[in-house]
Amino acid sequence: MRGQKLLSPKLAIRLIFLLLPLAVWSCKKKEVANPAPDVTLKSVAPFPVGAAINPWLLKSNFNYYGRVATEYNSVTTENVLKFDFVEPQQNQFDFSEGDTILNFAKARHMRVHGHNLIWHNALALPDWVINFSGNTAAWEALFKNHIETEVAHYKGQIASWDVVNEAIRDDNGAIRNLDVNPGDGSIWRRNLGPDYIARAFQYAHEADPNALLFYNDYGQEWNSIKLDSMIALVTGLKARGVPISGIGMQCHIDINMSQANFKIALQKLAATGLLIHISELDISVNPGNDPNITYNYTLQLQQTNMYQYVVQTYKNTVPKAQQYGITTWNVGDADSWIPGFFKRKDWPLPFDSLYRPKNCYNGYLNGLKN
Ligand code: 9MR
Repeated sequence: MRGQKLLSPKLAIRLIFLLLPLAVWSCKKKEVANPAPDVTLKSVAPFPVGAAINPWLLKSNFNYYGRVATEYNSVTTENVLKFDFVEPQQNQFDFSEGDTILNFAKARHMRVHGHNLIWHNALALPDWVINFSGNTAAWEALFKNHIETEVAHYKGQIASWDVVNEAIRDDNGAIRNLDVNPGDGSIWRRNLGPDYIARAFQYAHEADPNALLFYNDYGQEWNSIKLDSMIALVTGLKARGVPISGIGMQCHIDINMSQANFKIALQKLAATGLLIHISELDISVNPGNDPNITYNYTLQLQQTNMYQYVVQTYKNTVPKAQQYGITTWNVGDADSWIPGFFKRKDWPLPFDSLYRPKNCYNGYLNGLKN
């Protein structure tokens, strides 16, 4: 009886009309609900997460394109901003493929990290530099012109640069100069003198005062001599007022990496007060080059645990204000540099060759969450 009084037929009809759209909407919502949780690396990461990418795959592989767009909020230019791509002939600059990456990233509000301005490695130097025979002033002019032109082209658009890459020797921590092994020395140090590193940062800073500038190198987690000399280099630069903002720890590691050494390296690097970028992460499962290896359960588990360890330790060891982010070197196993370079089977990345998440992707995710 009471109910009848409270809800007159008129009111009931009104209520039905009012509530009907809500009921339809909630049924529809259930129909289209995706049973898979809507989680991506960037959705859980407390710092930027990225990958080194290549413009031809962006243009030709839909799975690659989609994966990069979905998972990451930062990208590094793997090869197309290296010296040989950008200035293949003296003073003839080609930014076409760098621009492809930039435009892709811009449209998605992703951060772009430019890799790299100065590297000794002949794989990334054009012949005209390798064969250049000018005097010191001519060397300085080509060095300065290259850095300034490249940084100026992307002024205000590329957030950060690896200004100098891999300048330190593995064997004794000295700045590369003469060749130890053929090709191991630095054409830059030989022709420009020991202070070329400071000047590279200076020239880059003058071309874009707002860009963050990094020294990038490998081996921090296995070579304490190199680690200490890298720290001496960057702290020395900082003390002199050279505009350096951060250090790139490449982290081309494998499933057997010493976790204790990795943590010590991160602590020492963070103590410089500079930004710390894990800049080229990949985790090899076949460091011993076993030709008969299969990507079995044990290897996948070890790799998953190592991804989780690295990401979690970075997150919990590096002070928040210094966390520039984590970047993997490539996206999926099919585009990894490792199988080609070492001529071996390997599966070092969080995505498989069709760009589907692998088990170690969950390690990466768990590391971000814990
Ligand atoms: O992945 C890059 C590969 O495709 C290039 O052939 C090579 C030479 O330019 O460089 C590779 O990237 C390297 C990066 O520039 C610096 N750190 C080590 C990376 C793997 O060799």
